[in-house]
Order: sequence, then C-alpha cells, then structure tokens
Amino acid sequence: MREFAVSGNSFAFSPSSLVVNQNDLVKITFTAQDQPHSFSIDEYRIVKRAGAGQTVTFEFRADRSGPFTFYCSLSQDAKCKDMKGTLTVK
Ligand SMILES: [Cu+2]
Repeated sequence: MREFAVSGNSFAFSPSSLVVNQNDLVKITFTAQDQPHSFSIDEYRIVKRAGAGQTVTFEFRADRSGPFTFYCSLSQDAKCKDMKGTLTVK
C-alpha cells in the first residue's frame, strides 16, 4: 500500500507529483483546504470531490502504467482548470 496525503489549495495540488509502481494499491487522502476541489484521473475513472475544509480518502489499484494527469474537475471557479498534477505509474 502506497499512501499519500494530497491537498488542494490556492488552485494547486500539493504534492503535485506522485510516483508509484505498477500494481501498487494506492491510498490517497485528499483535502480541499480553501474551497471545494476534486481529485480526478480520467484513465482510472476517479472523480473524488471534497468540500471546503473536507477530506476524502480512497484507494485504487495502479494497474495501468504511464504518466497520468490528475486535475480538479470542478467548474464553479474557472481557475480550477489550472489545478494539475502527475501520477507516474512505473
Ligand atoms: Cu478546484
């Protein structure tokens, strides 16, 4: 199990780079600090939304290799589309 705590704040993810090995079970604790944000990865069909000040925890099996972009899919604030990070599955 690979565990990461990721925060979304001021339209940025921290950390913005996650690296795991293929087939790792990945557990992410995602906190939206300032306003609602989501942690989304299209290729893994992940869309996890957290309200302001809230945390969501989820797990997935990193069974596909490659770099993947994670991003905030919420549209209430246009700057959310600038929130991006990279999940590397090697
Ligand atoms: Cu957002």
